[in-house]
Amino acid sequence: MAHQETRVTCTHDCPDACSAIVSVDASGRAVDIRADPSHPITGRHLCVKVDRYLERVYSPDRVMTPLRRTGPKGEGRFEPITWDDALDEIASRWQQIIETHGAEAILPYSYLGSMGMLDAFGTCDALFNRLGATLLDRSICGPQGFAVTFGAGVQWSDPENLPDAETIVVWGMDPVSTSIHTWELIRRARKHNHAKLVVIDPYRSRTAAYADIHLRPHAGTDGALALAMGHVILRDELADDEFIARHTTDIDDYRTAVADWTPERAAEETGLSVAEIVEFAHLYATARPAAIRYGVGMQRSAGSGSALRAIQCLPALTGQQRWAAGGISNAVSIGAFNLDSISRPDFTLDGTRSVNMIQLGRTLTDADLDPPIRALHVWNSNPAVIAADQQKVLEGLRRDDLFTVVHYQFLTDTARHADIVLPATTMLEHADLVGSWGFSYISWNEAAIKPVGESRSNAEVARLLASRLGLDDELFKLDDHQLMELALTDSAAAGEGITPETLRQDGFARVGPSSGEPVGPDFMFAFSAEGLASAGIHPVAQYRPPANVPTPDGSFPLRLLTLKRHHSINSSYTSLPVFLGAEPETLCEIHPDDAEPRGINDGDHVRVVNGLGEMECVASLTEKVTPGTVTVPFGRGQGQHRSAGANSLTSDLLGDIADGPTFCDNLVEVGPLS
Ligand SMILES: Nc1nc2c(c(=O)[nH]1)N[C@H]1C(S)=C(S)[C@@H](COP(=O)(O)OP(=O)(O)OC[C@H]3O[C@@H](n4cnc5c(=O)[nH]c(N)nc54)[C@H](O)[C@@H]3O)O[C@H]1N2
Ligand SMILES: Nc1nc2c(c(=O)[nH]1)N[C@H]1C(S)=C(S)[C@@H](COP(=O)(O)OP(=O)(O)OC[C@H]3O[C@@H](n4cnc5c(=O)[nH]c(N)nc54)[C@H](O)[C@@H]3O)O[C@H]1N2
Ligand SMILES: [Mo]
Repeated sequence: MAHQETRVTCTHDCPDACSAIVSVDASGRAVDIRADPSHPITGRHLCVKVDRYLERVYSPDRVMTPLRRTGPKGEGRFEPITWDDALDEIASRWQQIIETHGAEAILPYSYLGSMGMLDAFGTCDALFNRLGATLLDRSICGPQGFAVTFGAGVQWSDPENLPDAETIVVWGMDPVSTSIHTWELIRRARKHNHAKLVVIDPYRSRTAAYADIHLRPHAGTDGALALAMGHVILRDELADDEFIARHTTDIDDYRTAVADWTPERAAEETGLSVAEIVEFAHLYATARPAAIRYGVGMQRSAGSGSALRAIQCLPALTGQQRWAAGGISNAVSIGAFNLDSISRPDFTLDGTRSVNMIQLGRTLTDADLDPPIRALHVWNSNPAVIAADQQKVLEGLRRDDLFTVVHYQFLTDTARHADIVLPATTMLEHADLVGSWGFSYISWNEAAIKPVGESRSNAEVARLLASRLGLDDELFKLDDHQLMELALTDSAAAGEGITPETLRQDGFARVGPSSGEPVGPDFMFAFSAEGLASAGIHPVAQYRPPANVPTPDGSFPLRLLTLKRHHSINSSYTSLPVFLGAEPETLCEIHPDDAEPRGINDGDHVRVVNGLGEMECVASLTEKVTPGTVTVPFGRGQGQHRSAGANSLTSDLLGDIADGPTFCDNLVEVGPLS
């Protein structure tokens, strides 16, 4: 019998939001997943992970039923229970906690483990808003990139224009691993337009290995480079005076801001040479046009918000936006949905407190927090692995007076600390809407197969819990398709004529202005932006150094990068064959010049340590890092480690803008494991 084919959309936290075709056999089992070539971004390829997505769906490690903990927290001993028992227990524990401590003693914790709109921005939020639970500030992933655009007149260039650029600057991003369809557009520019690729990254990433020019500033010093580029461009009269006069304000403030940023000063700060800085500034200013694609990778230091602001001044200074392909290349389509209609921020009571997700460890272990967190409900995120200051997070999760519920597909390190685990569906098992944070398309994800085991979607869990808790809002009675309709009603997408029927039928749709136009006559960029000042951001570009810089008498002399992996996404996939086959060892990459004086040879077992924690790794001696910088991989759980993970070495310090993280702004020492 012929296989049935269903079009799904990948809901991983990735800019690409790929469209894929799933074949299902007569028994209802998915037997193949492949790229949907009719999607303009997805084209012919899925990434290495989703290409093997069925390994994930049918993994023997899937959580199949609700579970109740039977051993100590963290040990991972559970017994299966029914959904009814699980829901009854959760509802009665929460009710008790609300009566004794108030609803703010409940903390919902989630991120974009699924970027389905119902999954990530849906009725789970509405449920906790209605209860009056503590709010979560979800700033773990590059919030600066959006915050610096407010009030500054930034207008992005659609990434689909990248093939027309003459020079492409990939700044702190590794698209060969993290957005293969952005890489495809860059590849096309190089192949058909002989575009030059400049990669700015302290590490020789897979993308950097392809670069024509690879600039390697110390992590967190990008702002110094960007300001020095401005200095050189003005000094050498490479600015586009006509564009500046017509389309910008306050150039004199910018002139003053960059006056002291000589290439010599920036060279000292960044570790680049003066010649590298000057040549790059000239290349950038004279390209017709140059596109900058910055990533989240460069947004993990204390001063990276300020760095982004400095970078965003460069296109206006050089008139790159005269061309559709010039400027800052970026797009986000999530705003096309009416998410407030399903997440209901209006349910929130005025004055409800908020805690930052990066600081979960601090929050759970803070003896002065009033009320203390007594219940934690986790979905779509794996904080035991991904949040900063891992020792503190684990200490908090081990608290016996904390009632923890985790809704997942796998028994992750966070789930091993849960009182109750609920099994979650994957993207093949439930319908949802999908937005993108890298391209201008929205999509429909249709369920291709029935839920595996007894797993249920996030929206279903919200419905079940709301009903147990006696919340009678109509919203909690809507089924998934009705919620999807609601999120499209009175939305920007609806304003463009997109309906649930057309989206379901077509699978995806482009939203927003057409991509092929440069900025219009009304475009104005503010070199001094009061709008930014009101958000706590300096109105004129300035430099903020990293929080942690090695000093001659400091005990931790090496800068640490905690890096994402090609074969996993964050902590997901790290227990699956696709990842473990490619990365059997946890490697610490160290330059031979740093290894030699420490008596470390390639393949030695080493300890990476700082004042927060330590991690055991195998040393890999390599020039992918410069002297003074080492890497450890991010994302593995303790199940796949000899020891704790990368975040045992990262502090929960928040960055300068929008409370971003500082995962790549930490110092360590590395030594042989005795
Ligand atoms: N395969 C895979 N794909 C993914 C993910 C994954 O884990 N694996 N995660 C997804 C998620 S959640 C995100 S946010 C995106 C992120 O994807 P990207 O935006 O590409 O960011 P990263 O891969 O974290 O980092 C990119 C590069 O930034 C460099 N970097 C670190 N600090 C600095 C700095 O201070 N300055 C500069 N110039 N460079 C720096 C790192 O060395 C790294 O090579 O990828 C998504 N896609
Ligand atoms: N040191 C260091 N730390 C980092 C980073 C780094 O580069 N270095 N990157 C940071 C960044 S950019 C990000 S975005 C975060 C990412 O961190 P997370 O958002 O926590 O991402 P994952 O580790 O993939 O965890 C997602 C979890 O969601 C679950 N999940 C997936 N789909 C569903 C669903 O439909 N329903 C439910 N209920 N659960 C589901 C999966 O089982 C998985 O356990 O990590 C951050 N932490
Ligand atoms: Mo992220």
